[in-house]
Amino acid sequence: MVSVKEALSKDQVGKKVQIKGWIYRTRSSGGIVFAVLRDSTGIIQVTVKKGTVPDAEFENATKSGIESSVIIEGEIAEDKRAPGGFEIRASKFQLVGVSEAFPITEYQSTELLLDLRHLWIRSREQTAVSKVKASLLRGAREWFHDNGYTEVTPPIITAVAPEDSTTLFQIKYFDRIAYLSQSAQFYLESLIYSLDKVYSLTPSFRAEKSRTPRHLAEYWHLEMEAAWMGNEGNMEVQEQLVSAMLHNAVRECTDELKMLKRDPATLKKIEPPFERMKYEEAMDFLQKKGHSVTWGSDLGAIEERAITTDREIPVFIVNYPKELKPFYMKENPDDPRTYKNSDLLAPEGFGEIIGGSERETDMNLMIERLEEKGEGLDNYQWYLDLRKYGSVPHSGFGLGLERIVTWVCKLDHIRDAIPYPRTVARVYP
Ligand code: NSS
Repeated sequence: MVSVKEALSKDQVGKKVQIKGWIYRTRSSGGIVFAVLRDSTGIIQVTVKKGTVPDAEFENATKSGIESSVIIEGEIAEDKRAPGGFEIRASKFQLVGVSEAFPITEYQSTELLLDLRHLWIRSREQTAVSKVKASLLRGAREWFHDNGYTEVTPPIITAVAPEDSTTLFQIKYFDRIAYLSQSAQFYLESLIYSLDKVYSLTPSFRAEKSRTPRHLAEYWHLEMEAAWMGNEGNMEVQEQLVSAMLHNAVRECTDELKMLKRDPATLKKIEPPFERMKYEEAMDFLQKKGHSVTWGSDLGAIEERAITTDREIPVFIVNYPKELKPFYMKENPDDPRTYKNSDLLAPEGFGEIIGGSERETDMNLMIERLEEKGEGLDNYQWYLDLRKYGSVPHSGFGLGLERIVTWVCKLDHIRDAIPYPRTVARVYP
């Protein structure tokens, strides 16, 4: 058996092969069926001629509609008219699973495609996105491995809220209340005392009511935490990691990127260092562009787009005002109004893909900030303990996997960066 990709090659011409796949499109003319076959690697034309396969098989070929699964045997031949320039001249056509009239045809509404997501994920675009996503992840895992990080497995059911507590998903946990994790951060922090440098890939949950093209209720979160690391070291990890992810995708998925209309060269040239722009400088920049922002304004999608539209390389925005960020960040000694933190914005108008910071080590400061927010301390005692027993300077960050995929694959909406998007409006299929 060979894959479609393997079959589409000059040195296969004249060889007899077996291919397994699904009918991508089909038409017949006189005594010939032209079926285009799809597998995970691509599409190839198959011609089935009356008389060269048994009559019953020819009969099956004429009535096999789109998405029928088939096993073909035949000879590979060059044919300029065929997609990819080659075709298989079938000597055997085995219909494995007949497909009823496929409900997805051209130009369907977004809603219908979301209702039929379990079928739509077979599309070539979705297949390409899945491959790019896997390749980005492989690049990340390799980078972490090569740089001495240990992959760990934090819990998903938790009692803490590292980020905005208004976006927590509450669950009934036996006779108590618990939450679905927003971030593995606190657990990763606890693991650096034994492992120094750790990372994890987990689902994170945000009950975001807003319908935006960059928010999911469930997304995959790639997070790292390292002992003895300050905020500058943290940013160096981010720029190296992101570059390694992009370069791996370029190496492994050139065809897929091109199909998605992403020029691989634009990703290839992304290399450290990325510019660091202070929040304060970002405010100046935005004000000069006519945005009505002042010290303390958050950077939303519009502001991030303005900052990144004319850029080709990601940019860090550093030292946000404390009121905009969570309690666990380290105060910036150079400007105590701010934290030692950064958001990494992807270029081309995209915006945030990573949030990170150096962590506060002063337990009393953290208690003060939690109390200010009206948070009960009970669930945080274990986290505060980490500051009592051999505290060290440390930093970490979280990268939204679907965010980077949306940017890299030039998708209009983050829901296409995940097979089964979970949003306010949708939990089916
Ligand atoms: O809220 S974050 O900015 N930061 C944290 O959760 C830290 N506790 C991570 C850490 O330091 N370990 O989220 C991190 C990233 C953010 O930059 C986005 O890329 C992504 O997670 N993110 C999302 N992606 C998709 N959908 C939603 N709703 C979402 N929220 C954050």
